[in-house]
Amino acid sequence: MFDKILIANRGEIALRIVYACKELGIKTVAVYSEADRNALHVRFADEAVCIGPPHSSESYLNIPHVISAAEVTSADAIHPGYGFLAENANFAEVCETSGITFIGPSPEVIRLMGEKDRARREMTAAGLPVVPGSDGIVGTEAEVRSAASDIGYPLMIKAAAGGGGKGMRVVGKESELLAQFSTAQNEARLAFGSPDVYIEKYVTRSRHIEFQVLGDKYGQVTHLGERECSVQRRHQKIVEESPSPAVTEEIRKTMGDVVIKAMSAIGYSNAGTVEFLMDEEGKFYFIEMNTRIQVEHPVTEMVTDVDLVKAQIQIAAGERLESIVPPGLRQRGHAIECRIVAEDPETFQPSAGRISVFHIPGGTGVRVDTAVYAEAVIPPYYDSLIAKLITRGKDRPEAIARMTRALEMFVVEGIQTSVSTHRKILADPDFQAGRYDTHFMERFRRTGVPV
Ligand code: MV4
Repeated sequence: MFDKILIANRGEIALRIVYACKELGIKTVAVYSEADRNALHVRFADEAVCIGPPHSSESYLNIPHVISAAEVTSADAIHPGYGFLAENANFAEVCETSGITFIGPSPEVIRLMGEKDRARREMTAAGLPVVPGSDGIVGTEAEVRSAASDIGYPLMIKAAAGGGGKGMRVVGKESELLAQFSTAQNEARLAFGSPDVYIEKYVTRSRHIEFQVLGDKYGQVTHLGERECSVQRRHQKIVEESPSPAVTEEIRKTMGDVVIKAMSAIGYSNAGTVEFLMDEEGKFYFIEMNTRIQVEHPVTEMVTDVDLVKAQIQIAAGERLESIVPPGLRQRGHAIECRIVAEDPETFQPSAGRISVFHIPGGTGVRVDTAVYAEAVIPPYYDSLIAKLITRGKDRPEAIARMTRALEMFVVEGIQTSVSTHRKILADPDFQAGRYDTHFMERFRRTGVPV
């Protein structure tokens, strides 16, 4: 087992990794930018190294600074969390060549899944159904016309080096194709350094279902059920839940079996999430895979009782899956997560500043993952997540009831937050009935909540 882990991240996930390390008896090194000098992950880690100015490119994204911090503190492993360098194959390689264990999959698998068109091809070969789409990148107008005429409309243009919705464009009809194609290429070049795009049929009225997988270093793979993440706004997840109200035991068995087969085929190790779209007939299609721990991992933890961050560390240290996840594990109960973000609920503009009052709810089945506290200053440099509120109940109604009361008692003053938006979503009759899909937030616009 590792002696000391450097946490290459900040905010709630950095603190979450400190929790797991403390329980495993592993020393921790925090890295922080000048803007995070008073952050909780700095306070509770055993050591802390300032790695640069506030801007991520000079701190949390700066590979030489992060590696140097690991070397001067003699850390034997690095946990990247999510975002920043978590899915950067070059960073994973630099860790390995520096003799530091990267807590995550191999650089090759990170690279494979980061190239979304290659991932589609590999997953097709491994037996996963994928959304009908182009065979690889479409580079010229002739290629995109030809692929579009095979696929039909509406279709989506997606950046091959993108993911999570960034750089995606929906094309409703042929007359829009070429303009949207060049716009998507330019956006992809600017955002990801590569103009490569591919196209897929737009699966309308679908649900976003993702499977949590764990693989060890000996070829063993398992899944820990699914999470539904259809409630998104501009590709930012807002509410996630497990199990999905739309996934029957039969569908779960079918999806779970093909996920395990595909993950075994590529020799996946550590934690990962396989993302699908599921249509109204219950047919599902692979869209992309994330090779990291996800923001919404607590939803799975609450219904399986598996500590996913501990599992990542134990797997990276060479432990076998059977000693981490009890065989025949069953999901129990229902969990929902609300991402509380520092933004104006009317305009959705970020709302940085000092928090004057911060009262988090508690009680049976309520969990809050946060690194924020009263008097904390929310810096403007990073993402606006200030807390994840998760509730668990014996069934979905109880999880909803607990979330509703927890949101009533979540008090944040000094900045604007999305708590009021969450209260409206949880009170929505369609949400309460589990009758929603990826267009839920658009419909929300018509009921007076701007999206
Ligand atoms: C799609 C899709 C429909 N058809 N791809 C992928 C990343 C995620 N953030 C959004 N993704 C989607 N990919 C095809 N071919 C629908 C989504 C989607 C979505 C799209 C627009 C608005 C909200 C959404 C919520 C979940 C999934």
